[in-house]
Amino acid sequence: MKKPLLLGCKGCGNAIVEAAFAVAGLPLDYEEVDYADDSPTRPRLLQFNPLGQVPTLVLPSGEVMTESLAILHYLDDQAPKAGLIPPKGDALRPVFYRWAVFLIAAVYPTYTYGDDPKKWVPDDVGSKCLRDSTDNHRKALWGQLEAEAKGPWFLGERFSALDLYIAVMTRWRPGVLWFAKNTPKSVEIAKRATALPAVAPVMKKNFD
Ligand SMILES: N[C@@H](CCC(=O)N[C@@H](CS)C(=O)NCC(=O)O)C(=O)O
Repeated sequence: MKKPLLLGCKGCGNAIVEAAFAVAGLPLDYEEVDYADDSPTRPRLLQFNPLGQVPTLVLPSGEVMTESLAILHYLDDQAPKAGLIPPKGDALRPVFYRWAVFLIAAVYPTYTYGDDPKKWVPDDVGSKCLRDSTDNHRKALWGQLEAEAKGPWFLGERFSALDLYIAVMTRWRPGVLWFAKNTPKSVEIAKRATALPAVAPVMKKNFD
């Protein structure tokens, strides 16, 4: 049977989706692309996602899915027993929604606007300012997440896809040393998620 195809780049947000597929035990094909403006694989990515972002998922039907959280919902529908999202009626479902959307709507955009700030503010002073302000804002956002992290998983005793976001995103700026010092609970969650037998190979592929 034809598998979904994930377009991604090593160490990027597609790692969250790869980990979720692995936890769900669902097969996946993967194609490496580089979203940079001058990359030879960018046209291939734009063919499926005009926003030029990864993760981009092409379903066997040809339907394209973008946005990591949308993809996780799709996966949860396919494999509800994997426990990626607390089920309907579970008291932790609203908590999951709040922090999942916080991760993609508040934390993720700090990279969207800060990774390549010249895209948004071409002059040197302005782009440095944007990089610094998004980097600082992200630290404050992680402080909020850290305060809410219950342990041993983000939601407490229950694993969820939030732990996969935390495992991947704590590999990004401001870097492992900052996270170790400022967000110890999140780092423990990330380690626990990374050690899951399904997740470990995905993390190794993306971050070693
Ligand atoms: N909201 C999107 C964000 C995806 C995203 O920003 N991905 C980054 C890589 S980790 C990217 O493609 N950046 C290139 C760009 O934004 O142009 C999601 O949750 O999937």
